[in-house]
Amino acid sequence: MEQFVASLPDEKKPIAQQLVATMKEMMGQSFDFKSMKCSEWKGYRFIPFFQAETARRAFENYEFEENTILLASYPKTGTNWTAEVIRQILYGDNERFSALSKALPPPLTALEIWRPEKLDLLEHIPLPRRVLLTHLPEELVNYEKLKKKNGKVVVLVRNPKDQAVSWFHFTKNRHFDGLRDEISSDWNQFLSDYVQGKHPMITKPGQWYPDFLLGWNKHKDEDNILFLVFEDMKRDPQKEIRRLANFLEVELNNERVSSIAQSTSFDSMKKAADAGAVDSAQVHKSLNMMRKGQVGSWKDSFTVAQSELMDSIIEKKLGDTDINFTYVL
Ligand code: PPS
Repeated sequence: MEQFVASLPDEKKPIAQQLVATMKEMMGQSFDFKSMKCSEWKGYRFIPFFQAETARRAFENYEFEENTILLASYPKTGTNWTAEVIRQILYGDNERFSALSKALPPPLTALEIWRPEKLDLLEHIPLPRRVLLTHLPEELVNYEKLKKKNGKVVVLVRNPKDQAVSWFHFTKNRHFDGLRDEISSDWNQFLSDYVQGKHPMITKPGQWYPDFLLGWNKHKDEDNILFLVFEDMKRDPQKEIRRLANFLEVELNNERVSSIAQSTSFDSMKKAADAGAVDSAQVHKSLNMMRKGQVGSWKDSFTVAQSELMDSIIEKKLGDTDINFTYVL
């Protein structure tokens, strides 16, 4: 992360240093999430650490740079995996850009994380193409502005049963202790609340992951949107890497496709995170981001009744769309 700070103009260094310091606190034990409160914008509740004011500033004031790539994902659907694939597609063949892109503090590029002032840093990152991340619903992203700058959006899809189990294990983390009334650490309670839309995950009351997909699905036939499916990436990573590179208009030879597939496999990424190989890997390790990386492990947690309940809720929400999910490979 120091390499990122060093790459910025002097007047931007102090705010970047504060961002890096927050990241380091998070990796240790000293960061006090309990003191952080939910915020709200346009009826959407933002879970602490995501900040409504930052999202609002991003919508109203941030000017996307030409050819920006936005990775739009609901939590636990493969964000960090896909971000790493995109990073390697864009910068894997350039040592300097590769090193710098690895050194970016993870929340820097998310439209809704940390303080709004961090948005002023984005244009100064000395990389040729901006890759931004967001868990925001479509309504809270200034998509028209992005399109005018030839921006592209990659939307992630993962089956909601594996997503729910992943979200459950993630929220058992101490960082969520202040939210136990809303996000239970008991699986049965957790799941019941989740599918009723009671978790404040940048959602309105009653909403959860299918609602996020519904929002972005409005644009599904547009040329600048790609829906990428977690299970397809597991089944045939090389095919999906080619599809993604093609969408991003980057040419990759077979050797690079195969090397990206190998180095972004779950085992390789977990090994890198465990070894703390790059700064962001340490963050992933401290938050246990690399848990199982499988398709179908929801079967170890869901009862038959819970699975059927989720199916029926999803049918009600998405039955009129062509969105469907792969629950086993
Ligand atoms: S977050 O916190 O919202 O940013 O989490 P996110 O990165 O979206 O999703 C975390 C899940 O993705 C799995 N993961 C992977 N799966 C396969 N291959 C690779 N390389 C990979 N990297 C991360 C991660 O293990 C989480 O899923 P679960 O089911 O919990 O293991």
